[in-house]
Amino acid sequence: MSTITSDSTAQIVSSFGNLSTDQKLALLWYIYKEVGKSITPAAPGASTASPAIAEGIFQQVLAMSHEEQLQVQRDIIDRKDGPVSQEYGSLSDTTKLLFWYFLAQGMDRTEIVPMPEDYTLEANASQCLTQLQALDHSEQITVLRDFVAPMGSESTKL
Ligand code: 45D
Repeated sequence: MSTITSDSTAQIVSSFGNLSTDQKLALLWYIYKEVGKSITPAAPGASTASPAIAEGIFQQVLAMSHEEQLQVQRDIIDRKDGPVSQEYGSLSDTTKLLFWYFLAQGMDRTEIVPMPEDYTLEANASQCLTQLQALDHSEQITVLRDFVAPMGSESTKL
């Protein structure tokens, strides 16, 4: 990877970190919508993700009211403590990304609280999106993984 590239990915990750909680959620949603078309679930065994574990945590969120679903997602992003946030914190980075992917698919099926129709990205969040779109596919995955890696609570080891 060239220096220029790793500089720009680090910069995107750091601007993402400076966004508000809700702007992070909104930006992830737009990324799923824009970049998500090219997401191809890895061939079985070809990735380090644990689909069954990601699915199990997704099911817990699914069983909640829309209000609770939103709260639990905000808590994960804010690294607040809670059962779901703790389980999330114990996942590998790739499984964390897969969990967000399941949530986004759940939103597509209207099983997970949808984005308000009039909700828009602030300038710094949409700049993040534009910069991410300029990267190639594998860099995009790396950046996404870096977005979701620090999220969740690690206060108690499971
Ligand atoms: O009322 O299989 C707001 C690999 C405002 C490998 C809101 C992979 C207020 C293995 C907060 C906006 C890792 C490569 C409401 C796969 C308000 C493998 C709500 C790839 C209601 C698949 C906002 C995975 C909400 C990849 C609820 C690339 C927003 C995964 C929720 C990428 C947003 C996943 C969500 C992405 C966004 C997921 C859930 C980009 C999820 C995005």
